[in-house]
Amino acid sequence: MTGLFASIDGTERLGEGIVLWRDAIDETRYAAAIARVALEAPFRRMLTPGGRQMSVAITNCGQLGWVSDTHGYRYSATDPDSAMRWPAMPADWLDDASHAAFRCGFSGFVPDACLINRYQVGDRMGAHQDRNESDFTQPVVSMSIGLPAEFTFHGASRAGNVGRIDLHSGDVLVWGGPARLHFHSVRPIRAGTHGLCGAVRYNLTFRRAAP
Ligand code: MD3
Ligand code: FE
Repeated sequence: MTGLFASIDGTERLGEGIVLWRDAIDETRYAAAIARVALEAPFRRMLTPGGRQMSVAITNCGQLGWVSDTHGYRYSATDPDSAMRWPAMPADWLDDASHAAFRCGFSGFVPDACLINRYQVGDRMGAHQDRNESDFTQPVVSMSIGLPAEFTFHGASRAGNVGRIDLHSGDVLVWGGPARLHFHSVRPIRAGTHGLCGAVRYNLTFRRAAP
């Protein structure tokens, strides 16, 4: 699974277009900055297009934020709860995300959106694709902070099951290329306590939403 290059630079290739970089970010700095974003744009549970409330609570920072309601999934320049622009993406987050993408094989990544998911114990995310962005040649960069999570990669179809992986606080996962539109899901978060975040897991996904 990992070649010589992988063992030298600390990244692992999990599949075509899927690269894991373990323990890549400073979780303490991220946890503090997430709290600052949430003061401006609090976490909230959005409605799915089907009218159900998602278990995961979300907020965003950056030029665009991912939103969901009974009209569908889309990106919005404003927070629907406040009608204000989303908080700015911290400059070091943008640098880290762009650097992680580069290190994992995707050069020139400049995210304009950062979706922040907050999971409590038992929260899960069903199999889905990330396809509300306009340019699928751009990868997505995911960062995990707090309690661990178990991921399933389904591949090109929702019913597939091509791999599983545990993500821990500080891990960065980058996917693009042939994996960009692959289905993925998060299993229910197991009970536990993380030194920094308590009984919570945060996941940041950096995306290029606008062309
Ligand atoms: C795609 N969030 O917000 S991406 C999302 O942990 C979302 O909250 C996940 O999916 C979370 O849309 C992090 C995880 C992921 C992992 C592996 C993949 C996405 C993948 C492999 C192929 C394609
Ligand atoms: Fe996703």
